[in-house]
Amino acid sequence: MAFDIEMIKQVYATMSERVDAARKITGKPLTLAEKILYSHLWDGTPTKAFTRGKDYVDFAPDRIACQDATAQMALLQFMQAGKAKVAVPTTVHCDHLIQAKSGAFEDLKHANSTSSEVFNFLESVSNKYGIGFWKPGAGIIHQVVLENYAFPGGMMIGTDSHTVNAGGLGMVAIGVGGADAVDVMAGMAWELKFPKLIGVKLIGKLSGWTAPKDVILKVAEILTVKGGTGAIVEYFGPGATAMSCTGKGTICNMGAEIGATTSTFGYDESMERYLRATDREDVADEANKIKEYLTADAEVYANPELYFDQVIEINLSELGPLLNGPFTPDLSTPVGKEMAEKAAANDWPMQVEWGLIGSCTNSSYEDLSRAASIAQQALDKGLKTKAEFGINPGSEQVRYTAERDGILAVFEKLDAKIFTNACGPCIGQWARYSDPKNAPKNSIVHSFNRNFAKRADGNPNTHAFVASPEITAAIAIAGRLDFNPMTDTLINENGEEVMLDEPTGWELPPKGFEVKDNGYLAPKEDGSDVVVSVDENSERLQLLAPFEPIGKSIKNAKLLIKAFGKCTTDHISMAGPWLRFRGHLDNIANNTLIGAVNAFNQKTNFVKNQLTGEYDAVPAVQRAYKAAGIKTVVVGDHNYGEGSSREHAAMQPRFLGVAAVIVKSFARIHETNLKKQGMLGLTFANEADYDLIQEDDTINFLDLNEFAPDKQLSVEFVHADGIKDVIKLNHTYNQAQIEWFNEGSALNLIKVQNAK
Ligand code: MIC
Ligand code: SF4
Repeated sequence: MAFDIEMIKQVYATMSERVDAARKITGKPLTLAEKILYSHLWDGTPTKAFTRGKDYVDFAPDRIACQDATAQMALLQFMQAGKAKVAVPTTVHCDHLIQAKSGAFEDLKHANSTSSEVFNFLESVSNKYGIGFWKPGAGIIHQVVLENYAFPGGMMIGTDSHTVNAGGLGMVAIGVGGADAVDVMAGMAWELKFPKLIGVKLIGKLSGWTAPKDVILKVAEILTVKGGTGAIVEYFGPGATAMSCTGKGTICNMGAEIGATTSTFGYDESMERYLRATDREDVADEANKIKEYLTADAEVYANPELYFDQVIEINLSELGPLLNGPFTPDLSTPVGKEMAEKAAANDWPMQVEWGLIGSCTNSSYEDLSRAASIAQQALDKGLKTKAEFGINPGSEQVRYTAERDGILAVFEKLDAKIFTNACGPCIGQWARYSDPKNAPKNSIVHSFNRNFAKRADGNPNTHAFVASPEITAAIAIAGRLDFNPMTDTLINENGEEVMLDEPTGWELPPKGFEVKDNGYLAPKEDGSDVVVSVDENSERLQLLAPFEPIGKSIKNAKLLIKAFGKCTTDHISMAGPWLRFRGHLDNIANNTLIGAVNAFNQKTNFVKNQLTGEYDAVPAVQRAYKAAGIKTVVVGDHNYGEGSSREHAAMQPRFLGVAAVIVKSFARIHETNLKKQGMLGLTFANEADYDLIQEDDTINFLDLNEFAPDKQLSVEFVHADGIKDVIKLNHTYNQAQIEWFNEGSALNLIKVQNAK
C-alpha cells in the first residue's frame, strides 16, 4: 500500500472539478502542467486565468521531500517557526553525506560514525515534527520518492533541484530552497511565478544503444543550461508513451540542467506498471478512475503549437547516443568520430579512467540491468575493462533486487566498486585522491546529471562526460572517450577482435522488487516529548539567529567581487568537503564564493580588500568589511546561481553582510533564495553596465526607500577616480517579497504573523 493514500484520494477527489473550472476560465484545452497547477491553487477552485511568465500564484503542494545536506538548514529554520507538526506529508532522506571510498559496507559505517551528530539531529527533528525519515543507506532521495511517494497529477516541492525527477510519474515536482519548504511545512501557501510551457514531442522509438538519457542530453544541447528557465517542459507523443517510467524520470531529472522549473509526462501504462510493481496498486487504481485528468487534453497534443510557448520535436528513431561535457551538461557530442575530433581539437584526455553508474538520474533497476548486459559481454567475450567501474544503486530496494537477480555480481566480477545507495561521487563525496587540487588531468564518464569542474572528485583537471548507463559501461570497458560501440571493435585477451552487442535489460524486475530493510523510520504520532538538542560547541550544527533587516539605506557599500563567467551554486557554496558544515552557518560561510572567478584578475578566491588594498580570500575580505560595519555588493554574469537549490548560497553571503547581488540574470531557485533571506537580488537593466563596475567601487543605492514592484532601482557606482556611473537595475520583487526584505527574511515575517 502507498504512503498517504488518503491524501492522494483527496487530491483526486477535487481534481476533475478544478480542472473543468480552469478549462472554462481559460477558454481552451489544457496541458497536463496546467491541469496540475490549476488543481493545486491555494485558494481552491480556479476563478481566474493566470498569465504565464508573469503572475505570481499561491499554490498548495501535496508533499515535501528534503535531503540531508539541505534539510539541516530547512529544519533549523522550521524549528524557529513555532509549529508542533508539519502541515503536509514530509520526508527527510540521508544520502548526500556518505563518502564513496572503499565500498558500501565500510563507507556507510564510516558515514554513520563521522556524521552521527547530523543524522541523529535529522532523525530526532523528524520524529518530533511528524516527518518520515529515511536512514543513511536507504537510497537517493529522488529514487526513493519515485518508488514510494510520487503520484500522477500530484504537486510536490523538495529542497533539492532534482526533485523534478518525480515528473517521471506525472507529477509537477519542483526544487526549492529550504525557506520555501518551511513555508509549506508551516501550513502556508507556496508562491511561484506561473511558468511558461515548453512542449517536447517525441516521435519514433528508442532502440539499440539509444536511451532516455540521450533524449535529455539532446534537449540540453537544444535549450542550453538556461533555455528552460521559468518553464515547465511537458513531454508527449508516441516516443514518450513507449518509454519506461524510470526512463521518464531520467529525462525529467536532468531538466534541472536546462534550468527548467520542472518537467513532466502524462499518465500512461508505463506509469501504471511502475506503480503496481512498487506496491502501489491503490494509487494505480485511483489514477485510472480519473485518467483523462492526468494527461493533457487531446487537442493539445494534436496541435501543440497552439498551446505551448515553444515546441520541440525529436525523432527518437534518428537519435544516437551522446556524450555531454566536459564541465557543462549542455555541450553535446555524438559518440565516436565526432568525439574523436572534438577531443583532439580541445585536448580532452582520450583515455577514460572511470565509468560511474548511479546518481538520482540513472540508478533504477532498468538502468543497472541494461548496463550489466554490457558488462556481462566483457566477461563473455574475454575483454578486460580498461577503466574502473563504480556503481551507486538508487535505493536499497533496487540494490537488494539487483543483488538477488545477479546484476551486481556481474559488475563485481569486473572488480567494480559497489558504493552505498547514495549520491557519492555525484556530489564530490568521492575519496578518489588524497590531494585533489594537484591531481592529474584525466577523463571520466558517468551517468549523472552535473559535470561542473571539480564536481565529482574535487580535481579541477577531471574532464567529466555525461552519458547513459549503457554507454558509460561500454566506454569504461573500451577505456576510450571516442569509442563507438555501434561500429568499433575491441581486442580481447586472446587477441581477437570483438564487438559489443546492443544492450538489453528489464524495465521492471521479472521476479518483482524485494527488500528486507528499506531504511524507513516512521515518526511518532505525538512527538511533543521528543527533545532536539544541538551542542553549543558543535562544528556541524548551529541554531540560527534571525537576520537583522538590511534596511533601506545602503550607502558607501563596497564591491566584494565581480564574478566572471559561470558562477553556479557550486562556485558560491562548494559541496564536497564542505557538505559537513551544511548545518553550521558560521563555519560554512568560510567557503563563500571561493570558487567564483574574480573578473579583475581571473583568479578564484583572491579579491581586493578596499580597506587595506591587500588581496585575500573572499570570506576573509567579507568578514573584514563586516567587522568594519560596511555593507557589500556582489556582481555577476548570466544565470548566476545556476545548479543546485542549496540556500546556503544565499544565507552565507547574507550572514556575512552582503546586501545585494547584482547580475545579468539569475537562475530561478537562487533568485528566490536571495529574496527569502531578505537580500536584494537585482539585474542590470542594461547588461553592458556590467562592464562599468570597477574593482575599487563604492556603491550607493539612491532610491531604495521607494522600493516597489515593477519599479527600477538606481544605484551609483563611485569609481576610484571619483567618476560616478548611475546604473538602473531591474527586479522581480512583488509586494509580499518586499516585506521579506523589510523584515529581514521571510522567516522573520512568518514569526511576526504567528505572533499575531
Ligand atoms: C546537487 O546535485 O547539486 C545537490 C547537492 O543535490 C543539490 C542540493 C544541495 O546543494 O544540497 C541540488 O541539486 O539542489
Ligand atoms: Fe544526489 Fe547527485 Fe542527485 Fe544531487 S544530483 S541528489 S547529489 S545524486
